[in-house]
Amino acid sequence: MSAAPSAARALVSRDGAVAVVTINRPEARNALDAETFEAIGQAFAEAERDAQVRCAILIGAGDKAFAAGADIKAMAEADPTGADVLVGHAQRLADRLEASRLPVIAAVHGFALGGGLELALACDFIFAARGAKLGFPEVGLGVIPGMGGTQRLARRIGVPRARELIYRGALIDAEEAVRLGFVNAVLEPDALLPRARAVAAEIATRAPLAVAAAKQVLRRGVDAALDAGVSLERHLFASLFATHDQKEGMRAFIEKRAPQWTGT
Ligand code: CO8
Repeated sequence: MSAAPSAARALVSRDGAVAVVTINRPEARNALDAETFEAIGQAFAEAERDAQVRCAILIGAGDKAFAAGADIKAMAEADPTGADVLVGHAQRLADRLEASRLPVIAAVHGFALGGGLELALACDFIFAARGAKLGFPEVGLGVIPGMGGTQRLARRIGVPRARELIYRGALIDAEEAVRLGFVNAVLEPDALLPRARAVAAEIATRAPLAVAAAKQVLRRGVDAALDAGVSLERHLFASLFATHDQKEGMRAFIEKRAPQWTGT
């Protein structure tokens, strides 16, 4: 395992084909200020540049929080123009995770609130530790989620349930988040990272271009009309037949051997 700080506020390490990006501001419950947003983006860029990396996990440092939201102290006195700049940075990071070539698993423990939850929702899926608290407290601060959280939550769990969570500003536990449908599984705290690593490692054994195509169609297709989504699926399915890995995967099945992916 190699570990190298890409910036103080976020760390990236690699174990085989799996990169772990850590939000690293535990003394502030990993609250997200401009420097932290920037550092997380850089950490992902580093992971994406590494051709060996096929899947990523996003976690928070310390035992208290994944991330307790955007840094309230840093934005409290902002005017609308300043807030627009801040939220622009934040949204770009969420969009970047969603569009990453890497599938990203959010492994959430402790608090995942406001912008912290929005970051998790921009990942491909979320595992949560028992005891985690998730929610959007923004309306209790006089604002609303601003990193795409209203839209991503509503798309995952439906508008009425998203309305309830956002209007109430209430925190819910991991079990409730699974029931609502935006967390995939609840794990014992000690099992959270091992399970995320195991699933990431499993994804990393699959044909990279096929996983990337699946990510793309699930991201873009589900927001489109059904026929447009199905048509994108057809296009991506057919285009994979131009790849080495499609030939390799199918030949390996026929020849009863393990496939050797080249990512081409
Ligand atoms: N911002 C700034 N500092 C924070 C934040 C935060 N979001 N959360 C915690 N901290 C700091 C505390 O101020 C405290 O600092 P200090 O030691 O200097 O007093 C330290 O972290 C530890 O916090 P607590 O003592 O409060 O720790 P507890 O374990 O008692 O409580 C909680 C943990 C429940 C997470 C509590 O800290 C809390 O409620 N935090 C705020 C949660 C919140 O409201 N989040 C939403 C923020 S708004 C948002 O995310 C909008 C996103 C919009 C898009 C992005 C635009 C940039």
